[in-house]
This record gives sequence, C-alpha cells and structure tokens, in this order.
Amino acid sequence: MSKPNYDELAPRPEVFDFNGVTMINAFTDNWENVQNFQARPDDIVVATYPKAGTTWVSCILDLLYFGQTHPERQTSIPIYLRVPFLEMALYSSEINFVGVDIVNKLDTSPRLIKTHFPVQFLPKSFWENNCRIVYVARNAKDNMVSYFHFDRMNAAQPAAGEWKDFFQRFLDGKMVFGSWYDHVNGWWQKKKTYPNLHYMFFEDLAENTDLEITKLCSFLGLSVSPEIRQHITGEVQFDNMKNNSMANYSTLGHGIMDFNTSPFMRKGKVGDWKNHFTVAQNEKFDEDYQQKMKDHTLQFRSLL
Ligand code: PPS
Repeated sequence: MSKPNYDELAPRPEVFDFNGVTMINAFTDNWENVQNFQARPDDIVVATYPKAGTTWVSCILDLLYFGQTHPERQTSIPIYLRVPFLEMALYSSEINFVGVDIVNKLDTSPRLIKTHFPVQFLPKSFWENNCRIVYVARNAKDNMVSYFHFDRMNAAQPAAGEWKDFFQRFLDGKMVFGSWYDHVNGWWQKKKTYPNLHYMFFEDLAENTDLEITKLCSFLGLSVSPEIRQHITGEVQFDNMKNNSMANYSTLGHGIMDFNTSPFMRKGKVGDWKNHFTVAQNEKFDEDYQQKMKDHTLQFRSLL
C-alpha cells in the first residue's frame, strides 16, 4: 500500500509552553474565541487527557441522547462533528476545522462538546452555567502507549520520535495538553467542589460497559431502559466502533491521519503497556508515579 502524502501536506507542529502547559498552535490559535465561548446550561462536556477514551464516551453520549430520536446520526455524521473538539483550530488549504464554529452551528439539544483542556483552561462560561461535565481518565501507562501510536500516525501532532524518548517526555509532562499527572489530578480536585462533574475510568468502562452507562445515566438524569442500555453497550464494543466509519475517524481525510502506520481504533485494550515498557522503564515509571501521585484518593487500576 502506498503511503499517504501527509508529510508534504502538513509538517509536524512544534510544541511550546503556554501558561505552564505544553501546547501546539492548533489548540491555542483560537484562544480568545474559545475562552469567550458561550456555554448553555444544558451543554454536556466530555473532558479527557488525549487518548483516554474520548471517542468511546462521546459515542455513548450521542447514543443516549439521540440514538432513539435521530438514529441516522450514527450512520451519517462522523463523531468529530457530532461531538466537536472545542479548542481545535486547524487551518490549511485542505481543511478548516474550527471547533467553536462547529459547536455554534450545532442544532442539537443538548450540545455535546469535547475538550482535552486541563481544568484551568476550560472556558468560564461552562462553570457559570453549571454545565454537566464527564471526565474520562485512563491509567497512565496505557494512556502513554496509546498517545505514542497516535503521534506516530497523526500529522497534526508533534512527531512521536523513538519510544524511549517519548516515554521520558511523558514523565516530564511535555506532551500536548501537558502533564497526564496534572491533568487527571486537576480534574479530580475540581470534582471535590463542583458536583456536576462525573469522573469515570477507561478501565471500568472496559470491564463493565453496561454498569458505567447506568452510572452515567444517573449522573445525567436520564431514564433509559435496560434494552436500550444493552443496545448501546453493543454498539460501542471496540470492534463495532473500529468498523464504523462514523466513529473510527477514517472519514477525516486530508492526509492528517495515516492509518497504515496505526489506526485510530488501535487495540482498545487495558494492559497493552506490557508490550511496550521494558523492565527498567517500568521501575522508573513506578518510582516517579509514587512521587507525583500524592492524592491517594485517586486510584487507577491496571498499573501492575
Ligand atoms: S482522542 O484522539 O484523544 O480523542 O482519542 P480517544 O478517543 O480519547 O482515545 C483513543 C483510544 O481509545 C480506544 N477506544 C476504545 N477502546 C475500547 N473500546 C472502545 N469502544 C473504544 N473506542 C476507542 C482507542 O482504540 C484508543 O486506544 P488504543 O489503546 O490506542 O487502542
């Protein structure tokens, strides 16, 4: 298979420090408009560190709200247009993708909105309107591995480089959207003072999707029958989403993602880090983790 021409189309972006967080232009260029975004009280935010299960939970939310009334959405609108990425601002001769504009054109109620912002960057209007926020966290080791493969295949991201260097950059918190440690902890702390935040884990979703959907419904105040819940659970199984062009990003085009290098729906597994970490890296990671994760009320599974 021939390699797509994304290298010529889009040279890899440089990272820079932005108010203490490593970022790239695609997520800061539209800063004023993003910060001045006018939320509505019924907006629902899905907030995540990149590669923590955003698309999975986005599909669940879309099915919960619109699966019955607008089933055609699932087969005709890509997930990145059903649940737009608020801070994204990609301009090129090939594509203009401006998250705020896409959200402002949504005619759904509620509007479902994706963000990877660390908690301190979320536009204030979401807090002022007491919007519901669903935060999804994934254990750091698998999150790192998933992010590595994403940076390998996504020309809109900085180059992944070699695994050993990527590993160190992750520990140093120099990924786009900053430190995983700060991100998961920042949102965890927020939960203590902001009740409209539902904090969920990728590993729980993998273990018992139905139960996690039940908890989500309770948070959202939705009454959903066991049959519909089971239907949604089936729809969002990894293989179904991987084969669904409206969920798997294959419609994105414009040479941004190279699925020959790594598909967006890659493995969807808990514990894939064991295929990547050396014994020495694992020891180094664990020691560093103990230092950084001081709040023991935030517990991840599958780290061992
Ligand atoms: S992004 O680009 O930040 O929005 O990516 P995100 O959707 O957060 O994360 C992508 C990873 O989630 C996995 N995924 C799933 N796993 C299990 N079941 C389902 N349904 C599912 N949907 C997405 C996806 O495969 C990526 O993880 P890895 O480990 O790379 O496979």
